[in-house]
Amino acid sequence: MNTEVANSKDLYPSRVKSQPEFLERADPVVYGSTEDGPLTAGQLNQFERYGFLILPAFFSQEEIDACNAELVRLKESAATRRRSEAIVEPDCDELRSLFAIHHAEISPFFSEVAQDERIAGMVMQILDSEVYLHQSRVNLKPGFAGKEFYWHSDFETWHVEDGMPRMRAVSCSLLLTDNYEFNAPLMLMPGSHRKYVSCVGETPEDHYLTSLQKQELGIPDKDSLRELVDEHGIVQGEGPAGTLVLFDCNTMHGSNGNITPFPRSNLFFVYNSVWNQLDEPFGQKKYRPEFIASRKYCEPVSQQAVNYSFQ
Ligand code: 6CS
Ligand code: FE
Repeated sequence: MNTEVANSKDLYPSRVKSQPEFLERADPVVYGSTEDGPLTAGQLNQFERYGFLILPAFFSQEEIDACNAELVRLKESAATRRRSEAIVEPDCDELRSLFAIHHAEISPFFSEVAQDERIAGMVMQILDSEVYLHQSRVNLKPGFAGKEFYWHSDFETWHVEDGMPRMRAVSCSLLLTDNYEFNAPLMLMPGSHRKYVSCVGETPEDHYLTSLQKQELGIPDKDSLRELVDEHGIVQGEGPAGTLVLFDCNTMHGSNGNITPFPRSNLFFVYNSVWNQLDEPFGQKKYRPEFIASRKYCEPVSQQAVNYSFQ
């Protein structure tokens, strides 16, 4: 058991008990108000109620084309493929994810997108705080080869494996290809962010080496998932390329494998409040690498925000 490192301040224990459990969320969902940023009262209410917000046509076609050109460059770079930030699919060598794209060393281009002030403005409004990039990646979901992401709450992993203390982080998924019912879009359970599923199982050493290819721990049991779906249903994060999906760190989500010829790529940026920086991991002693969970490089986005433009 991992109980020897269980922290007394742990509001969201997971992977410590032999039975799964639902815990009530102890943190707000929306910290700010309409005065704090661009989102309307209706949009804030929707985020608060459902735990996500889908914003179609957030990026222009020209911006998306530029992102896709950068993605092709990274995919074809042998040097990039050799990096530990590059995760391949479990049973072939197709690129599944590339992490830490907000670092100029990996992608000068995506590092600017990560600082986009249109995104930062909304996220800072929701969290009523300055924010920094906790994690970033591009998920490729290649045609025929992209495997599923099983149901999970991101926060569960970030809390147990990285020591993120509270629920005060927002994820942004920017769709680089059209996402529709066939090519395995993101699925979300609206309203699931209000409960925390305390999961069962002991985290193995260096879990990230396998979990980033196929997560089998830190995922809820079938009964808890059935209960969540009965209560909340499932919504697909569909939309044309350029759509932005904002979701709360504890919203239950996942996606199927992609057996169509059409890739389903997206950029994924996680913004965490500067007041919620990582502590000692609640379920393990060892830190995960910086490229998965920022501990050292936590400069607030607002200090460097760029108005990302191609004009
Ligand atoms: O490990 C992480 O930080 C992220 N990756 C997976 C597969 N699940 C949890 C979280 O979204
Ligand atoms: Fe996730």
